[in-house]
Amino acid sequence: HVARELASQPDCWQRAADLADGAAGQLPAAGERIAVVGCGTSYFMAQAYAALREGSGQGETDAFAASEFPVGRRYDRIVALSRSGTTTEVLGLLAQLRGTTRRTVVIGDPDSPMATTADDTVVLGFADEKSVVQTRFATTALTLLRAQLGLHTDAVVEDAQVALAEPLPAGLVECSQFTFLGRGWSVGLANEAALKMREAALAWSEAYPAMEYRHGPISISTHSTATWMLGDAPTGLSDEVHATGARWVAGGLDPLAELVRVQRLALAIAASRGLDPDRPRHLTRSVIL
Ligand code: F1P
Repeated sequence: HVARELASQPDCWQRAADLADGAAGQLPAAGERIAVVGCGTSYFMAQAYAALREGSGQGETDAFAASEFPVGRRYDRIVALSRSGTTTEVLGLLAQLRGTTRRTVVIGDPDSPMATTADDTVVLGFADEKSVVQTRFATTALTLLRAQLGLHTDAVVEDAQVALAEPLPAGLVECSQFTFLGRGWSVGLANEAALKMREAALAWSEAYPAMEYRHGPISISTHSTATWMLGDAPTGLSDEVHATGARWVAGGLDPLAELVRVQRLALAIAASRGLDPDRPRHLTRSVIL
């Protein structure tokens, strides 16, 4: 499933972008103070969205893992992201905040419990997935939110097509450790890239804000490390990484399209290790306590 689902991302992103104007009434208005929550992949998309929204001057935006939401804090609106609409921490939080603040959920399944617990729902049924390992639902939800902020362009969809068509950088499958770096909104994408490598390929992967990598984590870098920058790199960082003997990977694509390349790498590594990415170890499609 996951190979087919990840290949459909350009189409799904286009559909989400087309939907953004129509969904504007359910999504935060400029000036609202909001929090975005989710678990796992959905949390990392929340991080990316929060940085995009705050950075575009459309309102204070915090991202939290749903389990770590500071319940005493007041927001105009809570936006929850969840493919399944059943994840315990998100559902529990939406229920707990009932009546205190406006709650919006972006979900894959309109019949899920979250749909009835939230005040507003945006259903991206066309991007829902069969797989355990999330790819297109998460990136499509982020594309919808990005488009609603006025930050999506056709070039992003074209970059995703390039990310699917171009060969992966040679030699990466042999690396023993993968570090993903981001800046601003791509920090969340770097976290998601590292999670894909763990979930689909059982690969040792880490993620950091790019400049933070210099403050300790670089000490584990070796000639068998691949360090992959999502988005523009801070000046000088690639030289520091090269000096450790590690592979430096940086593409000119939109960071969300770079994530598609990482998803492909995760599947390639899974194949090289004899793993079935549709049966990831110790994972279920939705984590319910
Ligand atoms: C969240 C999630 C996924 C993860 C795994 C377990 O699901 O943590 O990100 O890949 O499948 O569930 P959801 O709330 O978005 O449905």
